[in-house]
Amino acid sequence: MTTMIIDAEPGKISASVEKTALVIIDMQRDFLEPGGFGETLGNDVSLLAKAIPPAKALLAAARRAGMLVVHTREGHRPDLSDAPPAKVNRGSPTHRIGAPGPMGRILIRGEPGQDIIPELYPIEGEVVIDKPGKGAFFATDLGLVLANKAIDTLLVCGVTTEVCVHTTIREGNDRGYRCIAVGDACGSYFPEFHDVALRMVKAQGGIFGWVTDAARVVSALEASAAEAAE
Ligand code: C5J
Repeated sequence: MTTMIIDAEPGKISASVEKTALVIIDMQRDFLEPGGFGETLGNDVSLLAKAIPPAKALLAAARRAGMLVVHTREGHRPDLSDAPPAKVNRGSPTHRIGAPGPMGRILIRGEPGQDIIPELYPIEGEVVIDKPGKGAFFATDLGLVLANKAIDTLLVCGVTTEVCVHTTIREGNDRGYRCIAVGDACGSYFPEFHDVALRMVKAQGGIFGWVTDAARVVSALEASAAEAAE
């Protein structure tokens, strides 16, 4: 086992690299690129772009370390049979889930907009989880994938911080995973929600988990690799 010690709040956390998974939440064109779901909801998608370089650095380090990498994509079946009417019937009818947009039907599996941005595109061997809800555990086989690899710690990043990232961390925490939010590799259309969401994770002695940043994870991984090579 290779141990890494990640500097984080509310305190350092020691984890086995083999038992840690990087979970990248919903870094999809529909949320990050103009013309997608996020923009049709009236959001400034450029606010999410600053999460891309830290997420890229994190992904590269996880790949070098041979860590399990999981990518999630929020989206629905083309017939919307897995999309609750309460979720679909919100906002203007032209901007709803399933409506046509410049990147295909909004948040529909298989459409270009529902796919992951090129900068973080999955490679062979990485797990892609299509999820119908905000949390990555809800109505998916993520728990099974993690159990089969004996994973006990999750490094979580992606978009948006206070919605799908936060819901996944809460779900993971309740399932017994040690969840570490990688703050600068998360993004929100609302900077104040981003900040408060991260504060909520680490408050009360880490009520939902830990918060760190990409550079601190990369340096923990480099240090563990150097020690293993000695
Ligand atoms: C949202 C997400 N915000 N991935 N989805 O609808 O956070």
